[in-house]
Amino acid sequence: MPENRPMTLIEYVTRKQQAFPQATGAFTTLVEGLALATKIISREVNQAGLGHLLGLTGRRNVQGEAVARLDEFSNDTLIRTLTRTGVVCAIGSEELAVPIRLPADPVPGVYAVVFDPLDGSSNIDYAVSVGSIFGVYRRRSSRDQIGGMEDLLQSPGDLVAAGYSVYGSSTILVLSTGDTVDGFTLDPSLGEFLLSHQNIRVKPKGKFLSANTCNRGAWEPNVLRAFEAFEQPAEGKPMSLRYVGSLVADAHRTLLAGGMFVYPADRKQPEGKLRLLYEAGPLGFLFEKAGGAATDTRRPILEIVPKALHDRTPLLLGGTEDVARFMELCRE
Ligand code: FDP
Repeated sequence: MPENRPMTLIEYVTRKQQAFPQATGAFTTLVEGLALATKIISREVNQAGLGHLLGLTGRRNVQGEAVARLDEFSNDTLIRTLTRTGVVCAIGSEELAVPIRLPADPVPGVYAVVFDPLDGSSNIDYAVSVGSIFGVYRRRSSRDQIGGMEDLLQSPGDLVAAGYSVYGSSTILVLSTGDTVDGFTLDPSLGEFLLSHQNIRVKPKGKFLSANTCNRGAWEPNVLRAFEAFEQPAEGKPMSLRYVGSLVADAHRTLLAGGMFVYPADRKQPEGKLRLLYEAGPLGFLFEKAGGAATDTRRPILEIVPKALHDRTPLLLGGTEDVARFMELCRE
């Protein structure tokens, strides 16, 4: 019987790279590393309750947040796996105060990678979906030097690829290299990511709203007004609320099912809560490439230039019509 299975992630990336005669194979190697790290993290997340990996380490990260055991495991796994690929010059992680700078010897890495190793930390211990988010930049520093800040502090508009994985009822990895956005589901029996969601497109207008509405009392009045106009429109049906509290899971559902994810600035966090480099940037890139929109409620996420590695931002992700209308209501 002829084999009839979907393409694997690596077959898919290899085929895409063949369109670029100058491609060296470095990007495919990088994706292999990211996929391997994702599989290792997925396995541990699924068995965390058995392997003493639940709970906190007792340490706090650079942002003063309690570090969960699985945060630390995921961070170490991504760093080790990406370092071994030999194609990375610098790594920035939400869990690290300073970046990892990789030497140019024996071969200089050509990519800088930023990631949130395990997004949704407060949900880890309760078998709720969590995930990893990553962004890939082309190296900017000279190739005879050690990689560093210059390679990592780039605007999300300069990403060459971005993606995330969700460890949920299945493990799915979503990736874009700037043309299409595609999803690959892990087949645990093969240990392979197989193409399951080809060319994901965000609906211009959706019916779901995703936000921590308990914070609404601290939102700016114009944002609250815009949000309420969506919740209870003067005409048509009200929207439906979905909020997991793991950004990666909320963003994934919004990407596939439509609607808007809203995490605005508030009185406690005037700069916003979510991290530009590790969270908003890569997700913003994916939404834009899938025909949707990503803003900080004032300007596109892809136009923001980070000043520091751990910069935060308000975030609005969704379909183009919904996001444009929300921003218009904010300005009124
Ligand atoms: P968490 O606090 O669990 O780490 O960026 C972190 C994040 O989760 C996002 O994944 C999530 O969308 C958001 O924070 C949840 O924040 P709230 O608890 O304020 O809703």
